[in-house]
Amino acid sequence: MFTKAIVRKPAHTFANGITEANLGKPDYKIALKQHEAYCEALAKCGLELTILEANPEFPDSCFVEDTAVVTKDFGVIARPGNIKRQGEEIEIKKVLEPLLPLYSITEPGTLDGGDVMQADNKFIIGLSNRTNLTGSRQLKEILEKHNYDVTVIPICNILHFKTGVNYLGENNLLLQEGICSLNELSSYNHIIIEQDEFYAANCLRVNDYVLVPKGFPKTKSNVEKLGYKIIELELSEFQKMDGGLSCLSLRF
Ligand code: CIR
Repeated sequence: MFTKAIVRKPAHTFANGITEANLGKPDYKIALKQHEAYCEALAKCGLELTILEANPEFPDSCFVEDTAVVTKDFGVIARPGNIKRQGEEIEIKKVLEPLLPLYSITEPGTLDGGDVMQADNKFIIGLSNRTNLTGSRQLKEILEKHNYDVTVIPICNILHFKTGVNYLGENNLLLQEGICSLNELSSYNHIIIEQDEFYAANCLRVNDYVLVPKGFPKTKSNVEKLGYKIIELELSEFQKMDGGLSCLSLRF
């Protein structure tokens, strides 16, 4: 069970962030509304929220997931793989410091939290354009010290590992059709997301609910069929900036 989450409001500079989505410019006011609804959903799932003020210096800083990896017992401050995002982690470190013992990924390691997926007692770290081998090895060592199993696998054609693969719990794994490194994921029950709903591979399990992006009926129905309670959220403006449900919070 998660009890807490950290989120950060989108900044007015949000549209200047990094994106390859080609879906047009996000509307800041709509993004703020969608973010509010996201926060309400996390509260409904039982989480106590720390809502950080927007930081216009970092247009991508609402995607807090990338700045750390957190568990109930400790946190690891990430070292963002895109230079435009390096520095976002500094304030997150200040926020987490009073709450958890912390480690840090250090140079030349880079790691984005979006590449790190927890599945019960196991972590899978994706090697991406953002997370390098050194960063992954540093994180693996820390997690193994805490008795987690860790697998590092290369990813292709997606921004972050969790852009394409997400663990719901109960051995259920959502994954985009055609994802590489399938062998390492063969022990899970696969729920395949077809190309027209790829964005919905990033659903987010929070306690008794699964948060699902709005507008992806096949994924919604497949998740419901597994017996999960669903909260649907409109995320269009975050999708335009390559961000999804998991990216918008750190949960622990
Ligand atoms: C970026 O490119 O870094 C942001 N525009 C989107 C980050 C999304 N985060 C995530 O998937 N964990």
